[in-house]
Amino acid sequence: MELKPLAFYKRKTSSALVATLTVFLTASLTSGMQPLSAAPAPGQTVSPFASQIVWPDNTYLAEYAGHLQTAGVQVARSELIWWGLCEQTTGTYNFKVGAWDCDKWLATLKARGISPYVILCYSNPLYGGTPDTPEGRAGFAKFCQALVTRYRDDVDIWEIWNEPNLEMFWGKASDAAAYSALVAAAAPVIRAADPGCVIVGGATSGIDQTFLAACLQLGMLQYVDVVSVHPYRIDRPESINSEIAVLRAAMNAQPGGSAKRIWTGEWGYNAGWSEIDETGQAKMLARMMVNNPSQGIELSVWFSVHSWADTEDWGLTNLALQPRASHQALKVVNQQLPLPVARITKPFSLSFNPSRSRYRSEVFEHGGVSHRTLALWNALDITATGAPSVTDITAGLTSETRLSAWDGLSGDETALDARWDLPNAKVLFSKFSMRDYPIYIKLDRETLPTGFRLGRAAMTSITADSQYAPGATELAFDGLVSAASKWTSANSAPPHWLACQFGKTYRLTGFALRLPSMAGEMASYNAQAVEFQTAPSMAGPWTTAAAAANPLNHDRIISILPAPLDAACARLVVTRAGIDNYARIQEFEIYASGAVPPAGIGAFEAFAQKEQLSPGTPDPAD
Ligand SMILES: [Ca+2]
Repeated sequence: MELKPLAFYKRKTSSALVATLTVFLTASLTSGMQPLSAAPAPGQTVSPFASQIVWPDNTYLAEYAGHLQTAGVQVARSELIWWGLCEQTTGTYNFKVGAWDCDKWLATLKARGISPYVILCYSNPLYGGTPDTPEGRAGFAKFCQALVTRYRDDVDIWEIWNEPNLEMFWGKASDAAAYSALVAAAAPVIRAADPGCVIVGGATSGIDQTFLAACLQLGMLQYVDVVSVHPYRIDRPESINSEIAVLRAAMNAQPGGSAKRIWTGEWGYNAGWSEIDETGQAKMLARMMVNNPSQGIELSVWFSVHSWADTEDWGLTNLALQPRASHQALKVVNQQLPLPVARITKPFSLSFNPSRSRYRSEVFEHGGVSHRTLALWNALDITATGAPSVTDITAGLTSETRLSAWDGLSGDETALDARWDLPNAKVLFSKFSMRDYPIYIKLDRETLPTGFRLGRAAMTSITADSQYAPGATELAFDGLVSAASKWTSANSAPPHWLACQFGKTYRLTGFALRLPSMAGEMASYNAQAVEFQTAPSMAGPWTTAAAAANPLNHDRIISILPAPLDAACARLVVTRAGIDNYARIQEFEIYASGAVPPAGIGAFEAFAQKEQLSPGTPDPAD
């Protein structure tokens, strides 16, 4: 497809603005004695979900930076000052030229915790315009040396030129040899001035395979750490995948190439296009951000925080600087995929019934197996409309995984009918709505209260307000989570309660409930609100120690008491039962610290073995 018109329209230089700029005297250079900071590492030290700020709207920079900060953005790409503005007299570099104030710019970003990703550009008439001569390249390298030396403590990402494959930005017809020669001239100077920095090259409009292949053949990867591309398109974000594979293969074929990274240094969807609206823009942003890591793209820069011209709608904000849906979607990506974050090969089975060819699933891990996120979406064409498609999804997860589903546009938690098949270590997401934007399913390892579980053997009596089947109260304490092993109340109006007395006073640390969907039943049967009470005897008085609401029918409720409580009796009160007024509790687990309970606690040992749970390390005898 033809990419150039899109890129061309996204940025218009205001000649009137340049003409009215006032030249100020050279600011003094800072000394090189300050320590160099480490380059930001996307996914490790900074969020990989970034954005661009477009010069020269310095007037609103604080607002732009504020909107980026609230969206969780930690890297902002921008020009800092154009070469032709900075050097208007040969060898004299100005870092404050009219409204262009590099110090102020960087201080504003720093105050918001945002790392700058600075583009070094554009032509300078002192050197004949486009730097495609030895003199031009030397002049550009000296400009880079002056700027990088001055700002090496504030900037750790430097990019050589922007869209050199476009005449609009290169100043002449696309010339990979001349651009490669510029990189070879500038990069060593930048590296020497700022040894810990990241150097980015390419920065092509589109994924320009011809231009980039020529640069690679000419040795660009000797000089840069990252190749960046700007894959603008009126097409779905996932359509880049085959193109990125071509680029990756070309890079890998070069010496040391497999260690070099790929960034999308610029890429957006214009809400003013006839194909999408503001909601469509937000959907494409969310899909871009979750798809890019699957292609090995380490940093994704959305274009941009604001709209560049009155007639355009690229921004996360509108012309009144009010956040759009895309701003919220970027905020949600950053909330749902927090640092440290890495896309991983799916570590469990996942199947759709029925399946469709555009269904996508990606798993991200946050610093270890205890926190993972599954992103699910339908990679439909950008013009697609209609209701989400409904499918059953089976995932090979284990029961210690606590599930919750989050909407990729609003960020709100959304219902998930997750039914476990514990014997087969599977969970069914029943009638799941696959949307044309990501739904994030958090997969968190459950955290139980400390201490050991008080099983049936630790109890001298059990009772309940009512029961559906005789003797069923016992089944809530037998260590088994199954549809056949549960206490079920009568279906009168709640509250319903289930109480137990221990053989002695224990120091209670919390409780856990295993609810019907952990046993394969409908999530709508899960209790929606409960209280945990303690008492010195079964006659009371009962005191509420904790309350928990479960409006979205989670499969378990785990509550850790803020401080341990000494009690001889405990009671679960179901204040809001499942959909049909029956309280159903597969297991009511009560945890205590202190001395290990007397022999005969075998029910819990059996449970722990079956579920591969640790009984915890008891405290020394109290
Ligand atoms: Ca049971």
